[in-house]
Amino acid sequence: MEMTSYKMRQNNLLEKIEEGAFLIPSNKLMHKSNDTEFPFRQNSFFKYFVGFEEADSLLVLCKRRNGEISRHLFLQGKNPEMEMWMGKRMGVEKACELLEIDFAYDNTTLEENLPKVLGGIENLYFDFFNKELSESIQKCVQTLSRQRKSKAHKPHSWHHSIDLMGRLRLIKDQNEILAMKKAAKLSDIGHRAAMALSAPGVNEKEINDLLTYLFSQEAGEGAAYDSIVAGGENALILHYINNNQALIDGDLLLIDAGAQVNTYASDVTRTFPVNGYFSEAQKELYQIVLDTQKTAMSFMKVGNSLSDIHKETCLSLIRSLIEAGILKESAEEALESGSYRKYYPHGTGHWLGLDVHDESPYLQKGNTGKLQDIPLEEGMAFTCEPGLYFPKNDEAIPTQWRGIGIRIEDDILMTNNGALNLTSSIPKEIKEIEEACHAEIKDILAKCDPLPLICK
Ligand SMILES: [Mn+2]
Repeated sequence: MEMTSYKMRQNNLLEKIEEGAFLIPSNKLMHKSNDTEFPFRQNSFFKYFVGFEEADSLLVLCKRRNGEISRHLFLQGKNPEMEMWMGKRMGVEKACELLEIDFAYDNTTLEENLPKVLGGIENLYFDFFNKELSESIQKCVQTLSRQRKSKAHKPHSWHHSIDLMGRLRLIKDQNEILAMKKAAKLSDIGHRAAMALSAPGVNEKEINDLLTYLFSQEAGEGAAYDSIVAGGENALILHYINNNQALIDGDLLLIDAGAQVNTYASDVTRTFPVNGYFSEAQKELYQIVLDTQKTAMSFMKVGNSLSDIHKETCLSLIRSLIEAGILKESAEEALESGSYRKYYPHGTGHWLGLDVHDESPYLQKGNTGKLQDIPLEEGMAFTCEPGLYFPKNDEAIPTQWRGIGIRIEDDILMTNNGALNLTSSIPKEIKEIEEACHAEIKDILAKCDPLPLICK
């Protein structure tokens, strides 16, 4: 039988250690207000390693000194009454077959069964910051200590597991890439529709709602993160999610929004004129950010790191800021002093995947043991998002540029053919954007493939 990618991922993880057990918990339902919960969101590591969508579960992957591997899952037991309220559960009996697990247990037996699973294991790998899991592990080790026969092993070394697990998530497989491409496609539809809908008087909320609707089409699971729909000066608030102001004639609209497919995120930002025409001043500034993004992309090569790309991005923005008379230092001085951070305070890119800021390390130990930036490799996915944010009252800024925030963000996949821009179809050149702003929303929806449900 063919091995699922989940089983392969588990094997790849266990290959990283000589001996030990990884404990990987699912998420829990989170209380929202009386008798209601937030929509359930699976833990990304749990999803990555077992692909099971239920709450209150724990995956335990064991590797013994003799190389023997066993896979254990604690999960919610069948319970007709609870299932009537909260939905079907897979249950213990079916879990082994459906999830390719060796042993499944009702999660109410954790205290009794976890010591049995971990007996004889020496090294434990888990997320130190998960308080509840840490407590369960402590309890389990105490139980084992009490039961200990004179020479039996019990866990005695703890290892924070996040970097080891996150390192595997850096290289995307074909299934992951497919999900990310589907998400990118839905983001394309959303951003084009937003450009078409935008006009003076339209509310940010209407655009936000349209994005959410379009991101939920077909395989879409809605927005991968809270969309930022920021008209005018709202673009200066980097995580603006109020999205409730009317758009103003002559302003720009910055939208940072991406669809999610099979829990994989896309992360896209476009900035465009509310009324469909860039002013000359807006054009000039927009072109600076766009040219910087192109410069950044020219450094996306196997062997370079995200921080190499960030440095070149900063230098490119700094040169433009010097040319505009905003910074009065040399480029090297500005890079050193960080004076540009007032206008470009964030990084140029982050890993992208199950989490919009994918939980993978940025540094690794080099040959000398010193930490170094992780170099780009085929299969890695990340964003490229230069921007400039000019405060309203900053007298160093030319008057016509004050109060403007611009960011342009695309999703990049490293391939054997260089950097592939997964979101390149979304209008970005000034001319393309103005055209997209003048499209009719119903024509955009009608041309969509897949066709939005409302058009069917
Ligand atoms: Mn981003």
